[in-house]
Amino acid sequence: MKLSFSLEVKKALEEKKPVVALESTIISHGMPYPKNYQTALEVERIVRENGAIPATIAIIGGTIKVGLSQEEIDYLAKTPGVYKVSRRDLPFIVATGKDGATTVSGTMIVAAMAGIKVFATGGIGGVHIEGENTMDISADLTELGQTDVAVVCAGVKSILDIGRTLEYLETLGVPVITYKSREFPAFFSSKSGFPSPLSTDKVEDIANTIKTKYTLGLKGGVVIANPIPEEFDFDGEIIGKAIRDALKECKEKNIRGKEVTPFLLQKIVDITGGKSLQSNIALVKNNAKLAADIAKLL
Ligand code: PSU
Ligand code: MN
Repeated sequence: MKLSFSLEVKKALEEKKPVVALESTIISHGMPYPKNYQTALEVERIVRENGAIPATIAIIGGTIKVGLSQEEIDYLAKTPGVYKVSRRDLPFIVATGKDGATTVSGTMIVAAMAGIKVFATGGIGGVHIEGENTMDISADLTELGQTDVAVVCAGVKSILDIGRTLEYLETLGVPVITYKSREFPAFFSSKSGFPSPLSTDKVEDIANTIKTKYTLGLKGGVVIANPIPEEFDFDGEIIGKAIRDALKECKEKNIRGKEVTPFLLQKIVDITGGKSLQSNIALVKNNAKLAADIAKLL
């Protein structure tokens, strides 16, 4: 099974230049068109401006792509029915020649195959609220337990059970390092109420932890939590209410499985009138910059 590299990414990997992987579920299922398309291009631009090469990952017509053209990003951004692909879905989508947008889990797998060590996204999946009954725990967590890629995110949205998500990551042996804060961030808000398991103000500490983890032969990923920039930090009350309403509707409509996260993300955008989308875009860009800085040190 071959990966299909863009010329830019192929060259960067051959020359051992820093490369940052980017996911595509955020494009196909995380934001509305055309903001998703514009954001994906902006994020790529930020990675380049900070001295690394972006590699957006997706499956198009069954081909696993590492590095997409502008046309391919536009296609994923506006085509309905692109599959959301985590570890479970990957072989089927490739085998049947379908289009797939990779989640954090799917993107980590492909990044590791391609030899890319750092990946930037918005938020990772986690243990859902009432997950102790539904067993809805994102495949992102088990992926982090086994695949050697460092994921830069803005923490975990409070659509999820943040405490249980941190517990699960501990069980799986995944280092969780928050950059420039002692508190683990909650995506729209820099505060979650949970202390971060690990914290540092130095990018060097993050890069050295990643290197040391693999030198020691410890399998799996690293979560780097990068709090949302202060000027976009969302009012906890407004976002809290939006999330509670979204969760209520999700339950009433009996939405389940892989549909839950995209449903909640869309609802929050609807309820906050697009204001949350602005914050979402800002934090993804912020993560792209930190990821590029880490990639340069590896
Ligand atoms: N959380 C967000 N934005 C996202 C996602 C999660 O704030 O776009 C996406 C990511 O692709 C993540 C996936 O990997 O949702 C997790 O989905 P699930 O909860 O079904 O595992
Ligand atoms: Mn799930």
